[in-house]
Amino acid sequence: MKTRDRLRIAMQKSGRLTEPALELLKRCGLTFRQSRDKLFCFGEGEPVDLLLVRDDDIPGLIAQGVCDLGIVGRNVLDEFALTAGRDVAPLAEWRALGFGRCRLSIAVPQEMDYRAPSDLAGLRIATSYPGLLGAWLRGQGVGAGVVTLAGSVEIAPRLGTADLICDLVQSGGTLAANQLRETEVLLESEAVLAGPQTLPADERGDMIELLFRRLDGVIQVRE
Ligand code: PRT
Ligand code: ZN
Repeated sequence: MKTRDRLRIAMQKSGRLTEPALELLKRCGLTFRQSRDKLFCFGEGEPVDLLLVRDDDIPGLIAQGVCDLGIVGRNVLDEFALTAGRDVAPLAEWRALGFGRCRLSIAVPQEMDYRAPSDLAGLRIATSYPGLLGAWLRGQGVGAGVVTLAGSVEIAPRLGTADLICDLVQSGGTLAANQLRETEVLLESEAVLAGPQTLPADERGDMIELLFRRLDGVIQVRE
């Protein structure tokens, strides 16, 4: 495979992480010229370019070597680790970035009598995170049905397609609006800088080291 001499970072094209990710990279001294199709942003100063994609595609793009690094929610990165095949290169969380904070939680109908994870035995749980939910259920020794949905998970109990849900929560407003109550937190998430476990040993590796140093400075100042 032809090696690239410019660093390529994948990030969300349009969503919650887009603006804060661009802002963080700007504070690291990176500026970009947006291309017309908006898939690719060319770096103006340093040899660092951006690929703007759906967040769900970011771990796969790194694993395939299409991108060197990616800015993505820990929830998406960890789900990928649990659901990608064994032949896929494992990824590392290199830095936690301090924005996009949320948690992956179990939420039950407000009227449901919930005391412990064992109360979930035999119930159907709707989620977009079957890997993370499945691992948690196994860890708890609970046998429950997992109903995988791409979106609108919070309405599944009202539709009758599931008894409860496992979804991302931030303010809790969506749960309250759907008469759901948060009971267990499976994962505390935030945006992270993800990459391969072994970083390239060429100019791109040097650029990654430089980016890490600048990131650490920016993150330290903010804390
Ligand atoms: O198009 P693309 O696939 O790229 O975007 P997306 O719709 O999958 O992602 P997006 O932009 O919604 O979220 C990107 C990332 O932001 C997620 O993967 C999380 O890491 C992070 N994040 C932080 C959140 C939230 N907070 C959040 N509140 N992602 C989703 N939500 C949703 C949640 O699913 C639920 O529907 O917001 C609702 C809950 O919010 P509250 O405030 O009502 O509790
Ligand atoms: Zn997505």
